[in-house]
Amino acid sequence: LGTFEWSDPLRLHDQLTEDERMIMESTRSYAQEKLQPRIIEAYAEEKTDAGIFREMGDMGLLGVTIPEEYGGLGGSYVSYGLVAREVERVDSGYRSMMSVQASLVMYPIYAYGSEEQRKKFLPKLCSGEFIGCFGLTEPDAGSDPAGMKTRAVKTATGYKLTGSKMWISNAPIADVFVVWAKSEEHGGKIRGFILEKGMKGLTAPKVGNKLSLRASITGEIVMDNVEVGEDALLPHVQGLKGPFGCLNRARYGISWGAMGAAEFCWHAARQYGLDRHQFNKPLAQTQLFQKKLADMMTEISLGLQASLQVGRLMDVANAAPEMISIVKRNNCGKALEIARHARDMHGGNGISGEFQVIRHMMNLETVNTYEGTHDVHALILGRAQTGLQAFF
Ligand code: TGC
Ligand code: FAD
Repeated sequence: LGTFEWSDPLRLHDQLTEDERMIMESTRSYAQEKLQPRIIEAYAEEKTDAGIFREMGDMGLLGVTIPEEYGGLGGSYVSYGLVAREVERVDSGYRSMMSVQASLVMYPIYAYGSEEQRKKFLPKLCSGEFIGCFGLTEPDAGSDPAGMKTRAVKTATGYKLTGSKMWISNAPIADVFVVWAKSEEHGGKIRGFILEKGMKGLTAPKVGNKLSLRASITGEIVMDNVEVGEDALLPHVQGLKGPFGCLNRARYGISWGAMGAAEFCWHAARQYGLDRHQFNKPLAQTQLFQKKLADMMTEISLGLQASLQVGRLMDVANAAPEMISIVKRNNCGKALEIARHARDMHGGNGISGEFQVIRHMMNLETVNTYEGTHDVHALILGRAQTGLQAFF
């Protein structure tokens, strides 16, 4: 019979390659030594430390799956997921900064960009010298990006873009903006454009008063007749499958990341239950407390196995988007539930920033909403098994 390790119940560790374990462990050390000491203050004061991009870039964490010739590590999607898990164990906002840069900015430039675009942007995005953002959502088009109003009009030398994007991670500090617009030149089809900080008519005001994901800056992207050359167009994709191709990768990473946040909450609740005595015994010696811990352990170990399976399929280009919807939806929903229970299990201390579970809980509200809400992924999965779309 095998032995049981409570913190790795289904032995995820044994299923990883040597390279995957190495990147997981080095990311864990970085996240615990460098990010964890800063997060309580950063969250309380709603401060985003742009220097984190450079630190992550130096560690190779921004371009895990990008080939080495463009400055990346050329690693696996499982490695990318493990990085997301370790970073989000500290804070979902830090994982957001990283995954937007990797999946939503570098991936489209790599997959849909010209060789010149790849060479110009990827090495500096990998190193963290450039910060990127991804503009799909608009004030009136969130779950339904096909309803976007942003337009690109052909000019003699390129395109002119007009419109506004809302809820864009990294936007106020971004150097590179991957934005999606309907292009009249291409029959109204959605096309991707790379904009750069400083372009005339381009601004990115901060969205303030966020009570979730406070360590990750969010903004609008306002495009008032922004003129770009032909070289700003991503040449190799058109239609919604462009942005969705990026979302597939980011959603997959989030499925791992959410489990990292959930693990933090589970471990914290367990330790609190062992340390805190009421009615002359540890809280952890009560049946209700143990039932909650058992549920947390079960959901996290199953969620990690599911993400690992999807990651293995991504690494052989054989993962379907619906599989990604299963792990994004379930892992985010379960992580949020776990964080809420962990908050409750800490009693009054659970609402204090010092104990950190309420910060994860607040963050996971966003994580459950962005990249396709919990319910939108239910509708994707409903359509996949009935053939009936129930969006409209
Ligand atoms: P639908 O008819 O389903 O599809 C339109 C075209 O897109 C293709 N497609 C996909 N391609 C690749 N991967 C996928 N996952 C795809 N899903 C769809 C599809 O094949 C079709 O192609 P074609 O060639 O036939 O035209 O489109 P729909 O308009 O009915 O879509 C409905 C719905 C709800 C599924 C979709 O719009 C959706 O997923 N909505 C959610 C929007 C969303 O996720 N937004 C995320 C914004 S970015 C963000 O939140 C970043 S936060 C990051 C952070 O800080 O970490
Ligand atoms: P809505 O689409 O208006 O949805 C509101 C509610 O209605 C939800 O509960 C939803 O599930 C439900 N609903 C919608 N349609 C249906 C339907 N057909 N049937 C049943 N229920 C439905 N976007 C980017 O492009 N780039 C980013 O970097 C980015 N970062 C973000 C960072 C943060 C902090 C946040 C909060 C959001 C970010 N987003 C980003 C936007 C995010 O993707 C959207 O908020 C999300 O897709 C939901 O869109 P919405 O907010 O417009 O909600």
